[in-house]
Amino acid sequence: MAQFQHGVARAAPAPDTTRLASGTELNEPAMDDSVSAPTGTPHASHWGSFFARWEGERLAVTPHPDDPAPSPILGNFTDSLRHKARILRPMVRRGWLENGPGPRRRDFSDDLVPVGWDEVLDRLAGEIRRVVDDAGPEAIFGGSYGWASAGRFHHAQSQIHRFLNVACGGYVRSVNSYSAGASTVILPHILGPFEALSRRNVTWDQIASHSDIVLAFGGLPLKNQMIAGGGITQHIEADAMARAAARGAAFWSVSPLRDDTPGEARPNWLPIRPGTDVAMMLGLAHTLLTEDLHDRAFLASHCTGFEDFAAYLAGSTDGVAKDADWAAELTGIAADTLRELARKLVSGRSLIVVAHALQRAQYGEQPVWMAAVLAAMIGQIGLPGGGYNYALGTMGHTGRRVNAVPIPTMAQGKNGVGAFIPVARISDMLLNPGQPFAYNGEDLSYPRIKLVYWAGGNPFHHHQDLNRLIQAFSQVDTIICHDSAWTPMARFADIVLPATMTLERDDIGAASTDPRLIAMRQVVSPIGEARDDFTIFTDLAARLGCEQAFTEGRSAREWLAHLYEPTRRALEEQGWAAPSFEAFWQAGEIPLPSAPDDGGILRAFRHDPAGQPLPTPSGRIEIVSQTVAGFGYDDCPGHPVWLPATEQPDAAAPLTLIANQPATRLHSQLDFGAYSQSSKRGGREVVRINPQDAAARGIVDGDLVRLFNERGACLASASISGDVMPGVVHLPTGAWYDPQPGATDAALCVHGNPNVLTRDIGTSRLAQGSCGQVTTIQCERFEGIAPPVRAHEPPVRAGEQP
Ligand code: PGD
Repeated sequence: MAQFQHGVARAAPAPDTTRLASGTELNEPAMDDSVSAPTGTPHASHWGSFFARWEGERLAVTPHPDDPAPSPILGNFTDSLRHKARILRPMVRRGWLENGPGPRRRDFSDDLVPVGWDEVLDRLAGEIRRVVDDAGPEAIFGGSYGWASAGRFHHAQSQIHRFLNVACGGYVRSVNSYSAGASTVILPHILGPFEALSRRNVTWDQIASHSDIVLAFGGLPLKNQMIAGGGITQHIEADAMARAAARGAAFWSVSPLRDDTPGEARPNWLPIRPGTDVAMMLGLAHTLLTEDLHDRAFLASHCTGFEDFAAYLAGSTDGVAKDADWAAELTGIAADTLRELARKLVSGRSLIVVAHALQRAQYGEQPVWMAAVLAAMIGQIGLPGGGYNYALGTMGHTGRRVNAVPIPTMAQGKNGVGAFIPVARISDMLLNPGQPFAYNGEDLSYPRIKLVYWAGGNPFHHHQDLNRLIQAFSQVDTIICHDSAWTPMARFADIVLPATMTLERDDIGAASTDPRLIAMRQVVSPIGEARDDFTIFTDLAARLGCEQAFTEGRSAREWLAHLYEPTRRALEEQGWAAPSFEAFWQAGEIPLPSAPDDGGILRAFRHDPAGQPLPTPSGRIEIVSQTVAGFGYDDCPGHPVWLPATEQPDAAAPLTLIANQPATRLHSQLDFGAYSQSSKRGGREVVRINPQDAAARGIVDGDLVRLFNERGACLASASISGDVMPGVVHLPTGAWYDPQPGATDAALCVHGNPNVLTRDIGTSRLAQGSCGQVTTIQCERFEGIAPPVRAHEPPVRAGEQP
């Protein structure tokens, strides 16, 4: 068996698919004689299924034999289980222990004191009771955003939400995501639900067979497609792109970064100034309009408002024609290239896709909407391999067939608190209690929060403007965090509870787009005193008098069997093999049937617009939305418009930083793992910079550089690369925030976390999504002695860990 990167062994792939008359398909496991049987315990992660074997202090990891292109991120498991970054026992901030709860400036180097489980749970239960008695459950922020781990039962968000609902009567929740904050809100106004548009739409098989042109705004990066929340057994995207390209399909990758679309697609790279994609789309649309290439019949039969939008495009409403020359000035892409591309788009089957990245920026609603309008003008929405698929290629959930049976899901109970925030507005909420804010046509106000409870997320990774976040967290009485490792959020919390990693417990791995249900069997016993989130919440519920309501009398193992049952029953009802829970558990996995590759709501609507209308107010594609226009937001008016971001490069911050998803880990998870570490230099993150910009600053490859703006600063190691367009630097997210010791305000992050630099504003009053993707900065060589990176050191004095 061949070994590849970081100790991850590889077994031979051999997918086998059985087609059935109904159009549903069953993907049978491929463990035949030609495949060396994987050794080890079956398990799953957001980045792939695998078999694990404990070998001394290391884990031997073999990818699932059906996976044609396993993710190297599996290499982060090999040395993480017993890493010094693991939290071994409950710890409490000394200041909180001695002075009690209350607003305070917290520091990452504050003393933490080990406290036994019984005492910490007693104190925590007392604090929860105090807050609920004094201020009600609306003083608890349980939004607790985060990806946590695969596993449907020990799913940290489900567990914490269920606990807060049962024990406290509810909590202030967060809505939408850092991934898709703007698109989740705009899409239902103009086309339909986010899930339907992104997940059950154009598949990779359709692209391989039908598409002639794929115009990808933000590219189609494989690093993002490696990931699917809940699990993924087969990484199929590179192969599909290669098959399409071999058939002659042309991929156009519009991005400031060359490598945002993989070589398999043989992409044409169109480097674009960050944040100007809407101008490019308008320029393309203008050419279609003026050369009479737009599909008048489709616009008349399936859309509303084209005439008003066309007047804006032509410049009748504002005196600015959005033609190719206008777009060229803004985007940096030649006008002739734009005109040629527009003509190509109507010469064959063309598909437009927009990455999440574009909408993770100020006015992020606009590229999502404008891409739909461009596709409507081309007139191919709903055709196989054509039209518009928002977010195709941004994750391993897209471009696939969805399952025909439900996957196990943990019920979260009923939240008695109505107050919520759009997820990325957390600092605004904590800094402005009681103040009004606008969201999707509603006038709301921020609740007054006293207690913040987090499990399965890392706000010091995912939130923007971390110095502002530190100020915001200073306002609350108590911060609680469950995590398996000493992330910056764990270091910053008042009460830190050690959670198990998935490898230390039994669970079920599943995603609605993956044709396998995986028995995630325990590989090794928990480290130190770590406990499952379920066990922690059960013990807390007991102290709060609601254990029975929380557990419903089931043990963890009984919950797994309980959650499995709806899937088994649906399999049985549809006539598939439906093994008992014990049989599934022994087998290690079962195949799940997939729904037909039917193009979803867009295909149905195309064929029968009157009988199968879209779930929009008009039942059509809303090029003009009267609903959105009625909100009166000048930052998101009634049809897509060009709105330049209010922060532009200037003398103080002349470069644009792209802070996107990392290639060597999922978000900030297992940043200390071997594969993540292998991408760092001297333990620090690597920032890519164009040769011109490097030369202008006297920076050479391998130099330590300081990235800074008015919000903060971080260090990183410079890599000089022509794959980054001039004027742009690229520093992915995920390095654990590591403030220079001793600094008080706006500390330098010595590790390379770009969220010290990013801007904490909402995309617009419509969606209030995160704007973490692009920000303006300056970059210079770092002179002097760089402080060491201590991000993965436990924050306790030697000898205090058990
Ligand atoms: P993760 O690193 O996945 O980041 O933000 P998110 O907070 O989800 O954090 C998950 C945490 O859960 C880890 O600390 C892990 O150790 C912990 N964990 C894992 N399993 C368990 C468990 O069983 N129990 C408990 N208690 N803890 C567990 C991701 C977010 O970042 C997202 S989704 C996006 S799309 C955004 N992307 C960007 C971006 O592109 N650019 C910027 N600038 N910022 C972003 N932030 C966002």
